[in-house]
Amino acid sequence: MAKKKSDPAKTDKIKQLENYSVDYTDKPLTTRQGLKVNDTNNSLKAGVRGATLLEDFLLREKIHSFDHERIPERIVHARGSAAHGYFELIESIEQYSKAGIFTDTTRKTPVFVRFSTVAGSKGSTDLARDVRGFAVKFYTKEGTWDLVGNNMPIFFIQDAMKFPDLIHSVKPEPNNEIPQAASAHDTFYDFVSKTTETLHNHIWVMSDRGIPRSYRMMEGFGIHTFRLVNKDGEAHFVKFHWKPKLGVHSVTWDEAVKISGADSDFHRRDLWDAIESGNYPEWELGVQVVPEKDEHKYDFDLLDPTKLIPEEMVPVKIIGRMVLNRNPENFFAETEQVAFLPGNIVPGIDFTNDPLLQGRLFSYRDTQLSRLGSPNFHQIPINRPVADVYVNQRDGHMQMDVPKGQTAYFPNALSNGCPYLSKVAEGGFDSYQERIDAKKIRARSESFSDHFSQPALFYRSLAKWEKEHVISAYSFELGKCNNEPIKERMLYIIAQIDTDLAKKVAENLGVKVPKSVEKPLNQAIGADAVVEDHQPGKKKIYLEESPVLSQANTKFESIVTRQVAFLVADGFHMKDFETMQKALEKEKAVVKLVAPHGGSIKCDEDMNHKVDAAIMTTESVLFDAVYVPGGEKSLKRIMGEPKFLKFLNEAFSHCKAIAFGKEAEDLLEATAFKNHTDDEALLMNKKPKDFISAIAKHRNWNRMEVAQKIPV
Ligand code: HDD
Repeated sequence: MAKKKSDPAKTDKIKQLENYSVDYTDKPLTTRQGLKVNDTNNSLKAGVRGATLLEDFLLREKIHSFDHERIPERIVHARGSAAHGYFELIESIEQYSKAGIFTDTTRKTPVFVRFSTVAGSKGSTDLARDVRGFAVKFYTKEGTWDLVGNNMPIFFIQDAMKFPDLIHSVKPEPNNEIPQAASAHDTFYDFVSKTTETLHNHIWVMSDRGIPRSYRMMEGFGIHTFRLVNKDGEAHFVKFHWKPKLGVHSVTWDEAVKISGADSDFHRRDLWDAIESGNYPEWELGVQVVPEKDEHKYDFDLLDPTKLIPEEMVPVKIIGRMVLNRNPENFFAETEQVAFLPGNIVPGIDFTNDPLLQGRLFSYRDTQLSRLGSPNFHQIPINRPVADVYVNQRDGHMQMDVPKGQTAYFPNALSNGCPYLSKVAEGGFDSYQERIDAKKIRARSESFSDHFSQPALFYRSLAKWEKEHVISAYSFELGKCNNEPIKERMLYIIAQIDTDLAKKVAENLGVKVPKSVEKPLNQAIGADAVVEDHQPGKKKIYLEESPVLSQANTKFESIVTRQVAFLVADGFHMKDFETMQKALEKEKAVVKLVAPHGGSIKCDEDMNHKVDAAIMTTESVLFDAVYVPGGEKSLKRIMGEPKFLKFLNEAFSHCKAIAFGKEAEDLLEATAFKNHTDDEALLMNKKPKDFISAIAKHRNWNRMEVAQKIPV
């Protein structure tokens, strides 16, 4: 595929960043003072064999800088990848919000988006079973708005007070720092089994949503109920949704485990390559709007972040689209130093009293200080707003601006009252004036006590194959726990979601679902332990199913950027090859030649073809589909190499589309799936269009039962 760098059209943010970027092409090496350097290989010594002299300022500058290269990684979401792009409004929602980005359809608002895993360290694998962060920084004309969300519409806990407990339980255990980037261990399930509000987010993580195929194939959610405020000061509740153009797709757990070994940068590389090749990832922005008068209309509390509003109850209205069209120039300067703050909002958007959101408003600013080292972190190029900034805050480490004048306080007369205040009509921010008449109290609302209804709705809404994946995930995770009472407690609460689910997991674990556990379900056991006032009630059914929650109902239209391995050896059939390659590339799939060795190979028309990967350096889990062109000599060689057969068997076991060209009967006979040819995604000498439609379906899940029997 022709390599195309980032979109040449530059947003205001990119133009601003260019003022800070440094181009080293054709430039001499200098010190940090601009002194030209003529030797950076040898320290200054007394004689060629030493000793090194204290005078050596060049050595000191180089080593000193190196010694301080690292900053603390994020306490959560440490591993991430980001890209630049823009947001465009399709339809004004001025009836709900006065925010410029929600009223002006002519704007292209620059964005910087960082995707991440949560639990793992910076160097961990992309394919951990985990929530994915989906943080969007909108550089709007009225100031920066950060929508710091996840790829799941709900969160684990209801109150920020519990966040350190949640994270301490899922992170590696403190005595031995094991396991890395994995929730499958005792401390996490100790916490989850004593904190039933976690169950909804937890079952999402156990589903295929916890192991996405690509960052580009994930939904994003703002999670909290926010407020939109219009120019007349009227407010509506709102939930934000990102819907990916490519649909929502995942890998299987077996693939996730193997991808982690074969390419732990799988998601990072996928995002980078898609943008470099000009296939820019795209999402629609949708809103679910609820009038204030309907605040108490639902069976759940809108302020409870462990609940979603089913789309069948409040439809998602699509109002805009976001395109990511430019990779960062420098990972550290941009992706690592970007600082998201849920407290960054603009007029027209406001908070609600969701107690999780309220705690986040404090935490993020605080954490940037320890990560980035100074309250001036907003001056780092990636964090600079495109809106003008005039503040009375001064000084601090690394002040980059040079504020002019005599005053840095308000009110002042010496500077003519500047910087001056703006009236609301001129864009000055005023918080939504919500009436609150309440007692000061440390407690949880009873309306937050329903912990089972929505996990059950989610599970009911899944397709059969998705349910199977959830059963396997629970079995794997609990199977990794060593403490029997934790397993039993988990099984008891899973049974409150779905008895069949609990039974199947229990069978896999070789234990029984307990009929009861000690009461209360939540919080510490012990004579004078604090007990939550409200224990979870029995599940309610206010909606039988919500089809949008199932990935079976996502988009299956395109094969853009799908990676297709062509298994070839010398003598492959050029006509077969060319017809298929052209058809796939026309649909913007990525064809890669996998051969017995690197370098190049020859087709039956004696032409040389560049090999993309030697079979010993790659794995079928890195591809979406496999094609084997005809050609007797080539097929024979492939048949003789066990790794090629493993490649094919594995692709079959992961329910992927596989196509063979002419004369491949003997090769098929050598595979472990030779007896399963009545399969809609296993194509023998069929037209490219059949292969294309099989790839677009992502996987043939109807194959799952036989696929599980393939020994790989
Ligand atoms: Fe958080 C980072 C998402 C609750 C405290 N969070 C962070 C990031 C994402 C989220 C995507 C990475 C941002 C980036 O790419 O730099 N967090 C969420 C969502 C939550 C949530 C969707 C619930 C709805 N978080 C949450 C709570 C707290 C935090 C309740 C603390 C009380 N989160 C942090 C943090 C981080 C963070 C420690 C680590 C690095 C950072 O902020 O910049 O402050």
